[in-house]
Amino acid sequence: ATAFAWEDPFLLDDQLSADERAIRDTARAFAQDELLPGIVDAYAEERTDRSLFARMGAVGLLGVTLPEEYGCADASAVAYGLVAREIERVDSGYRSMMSVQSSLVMYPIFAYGDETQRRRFLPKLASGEWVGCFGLTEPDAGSDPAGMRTRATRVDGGYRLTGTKTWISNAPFADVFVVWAKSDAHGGAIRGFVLEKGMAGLSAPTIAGKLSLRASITGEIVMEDVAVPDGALLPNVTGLKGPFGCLNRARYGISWGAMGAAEDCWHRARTYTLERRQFGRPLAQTQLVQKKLADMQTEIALGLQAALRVGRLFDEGRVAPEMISLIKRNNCGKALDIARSARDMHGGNGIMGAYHVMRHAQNLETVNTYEGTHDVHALILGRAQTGLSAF
Ligand code: TGC
Ligand code: FAD
Repeated sequence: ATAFAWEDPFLLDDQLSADERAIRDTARAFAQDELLPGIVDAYAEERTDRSLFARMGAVGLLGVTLPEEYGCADASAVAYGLVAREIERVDSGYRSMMSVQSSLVMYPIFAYGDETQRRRFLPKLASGEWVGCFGLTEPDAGSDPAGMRTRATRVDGGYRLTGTKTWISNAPFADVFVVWAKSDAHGGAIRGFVLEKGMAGLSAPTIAGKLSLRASITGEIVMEDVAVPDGALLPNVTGLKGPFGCLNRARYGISWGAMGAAEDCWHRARTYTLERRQFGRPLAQTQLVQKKLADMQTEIALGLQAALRVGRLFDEGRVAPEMISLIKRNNCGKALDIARSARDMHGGNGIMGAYHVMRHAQNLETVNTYEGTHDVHALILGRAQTGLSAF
């Protein structure tokens, strides 16, 4: 009989290619050696280190699925998921920085841009020299992005953009802004534009004081009659399917990432309860604690296996958005439950930064909300099985 590997119950490792394992190992070493040592202080001080982009770029962790000719790794969707899992094992905010750059900025420039845009932006985004952000959400349009107010008006030689985006990861120090707007010149259809730092009328104030995702900077994008040339329009997509094509990729990566955070919480809860003794025995020798550990192990094993399956379908070109909603919703919800339970199992120590679990729980509140809330993904799945839209 095969021996049971408690930390990898379904032998996920066996299901990866050699290339995927190599990228996973690079991401794990980077996350543990370069991200973990500073995270407790960075989180406490609400500080985002911009140089992390260049450091991620240097080891090839940005835009991993895109072609080599733009400085990327041409790796599988599964490899991208494994990178997200390793980075989020340290902090969801760091994974956010990577996801936005890879799936929400580099991907749309690659998929919807022309060759001039690809050559101008992708290599510098891949190396992390430039930082990108993605502006879809607005103060009055969150779950319902079709309600956006940002407008692009046709002017001589280009467009003029007016509007405000909010809750935008990376925005305050971004060089490149992928922004979605209703374009008068295209019958009011939603179009994507690539804006650059320094354009007149463009600013990106920080949203300070978050109690979640504190190591990832968030801001607004304020556009006051920003004049952009024709070459700023992403020519190859029209309508909400533009931003959603990017979100499909980011949401898929988050389903792996959330499991990374959950694994960290599970492993820490196991170690802590093995070492901590009360009533003359390790806490891990109590039935309630063992049940909690078994529940964590079960949900993580199922969640990772599901993410792997969807990743394989992605690579085969057979993924449906509803599959992504299912794993984004379930893996984020389960990760949040696991982090809260791990916090509880650490007793008083669980509220301390040095024990990491409460930070994961706080972060996962955001992860459960952004990229489509837990309930919005339920409505997507509900619509797909009833044919009735309940939005
Ligand atoms: P609906 O009628 O469903 O669709 C409108 C058009 O869009 C197409 N579409 C998709 N295409 C590709 N992939 C998908 N997943 C798609 N979903 C929809 C659809 O085919 C249609 O195309 P067409 O050509 O027929 O017009 O649109 P709706 O207005 O009813 O949408 C409702 C709903 C709830 C599904 C949608 O609006 C939604 O998902 N809301 C959640 C918003 C959201 O996820 N925002 C994320 C902002 S970015 C972010 O959070 C980044 S955080 C990242 C980080 O820091 O890590
Ligand atoms: P709302 O849409 O107002 O939702 C509030 C509540 O109502 C939720 O519980 C929701 O599930 C529920 N609800 C909404 N509609 C319905 C309905 N029809 N039926 C039942 N319940 C409903 N956006 C970007 O564009 N780019 C980014 O980089 C980005 N980064 C982010 C970083 C952080 C830290 C955070 C917190 C958010 C970020 N977002 C970003 C925005 C994020 O995608 C939105 O917060 C999210 O889509 C939810 O929108 P909302 O906050 O306006 O909430």
